Amino acid sequence: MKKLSIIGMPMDLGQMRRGVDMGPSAIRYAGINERLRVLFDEIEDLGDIAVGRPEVKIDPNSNLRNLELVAEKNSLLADEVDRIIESGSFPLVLGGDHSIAIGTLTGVSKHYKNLGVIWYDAHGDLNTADTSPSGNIHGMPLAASLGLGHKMLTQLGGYAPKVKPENIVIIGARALDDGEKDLIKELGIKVFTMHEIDRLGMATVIEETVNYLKDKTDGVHLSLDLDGLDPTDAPGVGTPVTGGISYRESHLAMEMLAEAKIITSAEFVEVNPILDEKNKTAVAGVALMGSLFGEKLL
Ligand code: EXY
Ligand code: MN
Ligand code: MN
Ligand code: MN
Repeated sequence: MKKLSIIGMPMDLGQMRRGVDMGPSAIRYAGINERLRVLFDEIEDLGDIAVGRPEVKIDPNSNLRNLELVAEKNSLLADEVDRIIESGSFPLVLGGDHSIAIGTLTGVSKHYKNLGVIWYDAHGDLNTADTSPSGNIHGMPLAASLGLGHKMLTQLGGYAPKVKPENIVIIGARALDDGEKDLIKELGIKVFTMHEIDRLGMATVIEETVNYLKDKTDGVHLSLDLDGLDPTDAPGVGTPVTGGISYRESHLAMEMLAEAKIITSAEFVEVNPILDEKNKTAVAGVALMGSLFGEKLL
């Protein structure tokens, strides 16, 4: 029995631009429930984690913006995701800025021996306080999930790491900081930048991603940052980067992941309706979810 559980995480504390906390509402407004209802035997929308509207704070001992609140709210998300998986349902998390992946992966990873992660993003999100140019924790979730960075983030859920470097594939990178490039080389993380996507084509990139992960992982989490798409297709994001993945390439990627049947959890993040054009980014996200969960063109 295929069951899907939707959970919203209205988080904007991991970055500075207001509006991304309304991402879950924008995605619901774009018709996620109606769209996915026909693709599952049962779907439930569990509403949103109570993040609240606390004021911005800089941790006095490091430059991590809203460290305690980001950690605290992510542990609520982790518990909810854990419960969803425990109940045998597929967790679909709606962001919210990408710092929520710290919570999602904390709730997911404990259920797998070797969790794979596909990080679909213009960015690496591999910074720590030492390498971050901004102190925004939405640029750190993949590092934190590798066990790198402040312990309030790496030790969420009382364990670390959530994922191993050899079980990660980054797709769409085109705005990596120097510290992230060093880390990628040091850890040998597999990355398909826009250069590889242009040279190989998305079909080959996904084929290679599936072959790279399928035999050594017992589950694969898709962390899809809408800023991985080109800003012309997904303008409503907080850190847009030109020269991104097209809407059609993204549909192909999702359709091929659906065929491969390797995705066991997913989150769609960084939708910011304040920066969007007529909810275009949330609508694109919902359409991609349709492809990820088995919608066919014919
Ligand atoms: N690498 C930059 C930083 O760490 O501040 C930008 C991060 C953007 C993060 C968005 C969620 O992908
Ligand atoms: Mn459990
Ligand atoms: Mn991201
Ligand atoms: Mn990004």
